[in-house]
Amino acid sequence: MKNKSVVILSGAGISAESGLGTFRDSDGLWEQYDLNEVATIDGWHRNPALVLDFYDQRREQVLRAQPNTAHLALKELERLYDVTIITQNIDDLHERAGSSKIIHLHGEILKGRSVKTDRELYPVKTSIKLGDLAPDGHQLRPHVVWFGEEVPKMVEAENVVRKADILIVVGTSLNVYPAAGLRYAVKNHATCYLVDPNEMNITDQHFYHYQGNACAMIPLLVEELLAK
Ligand code: BV8
Repeated sequence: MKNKSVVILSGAGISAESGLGTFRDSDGLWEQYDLNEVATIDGWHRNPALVLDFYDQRREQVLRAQPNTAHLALKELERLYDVTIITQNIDDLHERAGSSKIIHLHGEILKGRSVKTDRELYPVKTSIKLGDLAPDGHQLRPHVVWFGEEVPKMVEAENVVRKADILIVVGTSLNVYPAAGLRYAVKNHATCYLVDPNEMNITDQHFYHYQGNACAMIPLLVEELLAK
């Protein structure tokens, strides 16, 4: 019988030490690209080739990256806890670290789908170009949730957070909704931890702040939780 349930809400920061850029840090992706051109449904309709090229570049980076000690430590947590990872990231580093239960709120860059439906997903290991069609005959697109698109797994994610005894928020600026609102779904008795190098100024909820990079702080926090 597993101990308590631990839910992790992860963002781009947990993959930063694997060499994948975050979005809003000083050297982040949104410094190099205009979010509205490459990560919104409107941007897709305006210039799909530009969007496909943006995700081709990011997919290459993901395939070159490796899970880091933070991803691997979260797998270790499964030794004593019922662990669910809810990630905003579209990389597969939690999967490659061996985590068993992962919910991708914003999709997965190594999967594609028809522009007409997200019911069928197809592995994408290289690129998607204009004219690449899904079996239904419509254009293939990255299986990624763009700004302005609904987040289909929110209800599933909320139900998981509601049952959490422990919530760990790691590597997210909590800027993007509805994902950032998940922290409010925890029960009053849940213990909440925050892992981030920045001051996060959360005043409406108590978090134990392990202030530092994920590769330093997550293994430390996991060690403490496994020693309980
Ligand atoms: C929706 C996939 C409705 C693409 C992503 C005005 C106000 C509030 C909300 C809105 C608004 N206008 C519009 C909205 C809604 C909008 C939104 O929230 N916009 C924000 C920008 C204001 N949200 C949406 O559009 C969502 N959909 O609302 O739908 C709807 C309903 C019905 C029908 C139709 C529509 C969809 C949002 C999903 C967008 N897609 N990703 C891609 O990845 O290319 S979001 C994108 O941001 C990524 O998924 C990313 O994960 C996510 C959040 O960013 P973070 O992960 O937090 O990364 P960030 O760089 O911000 O922060 C990094 C953190 O790591 C920092 O804290 C840093 O200190 C820390 N860090 C750095 N290094 C380390 C570290 N931590 C640890 N270790 C380190 N080494």
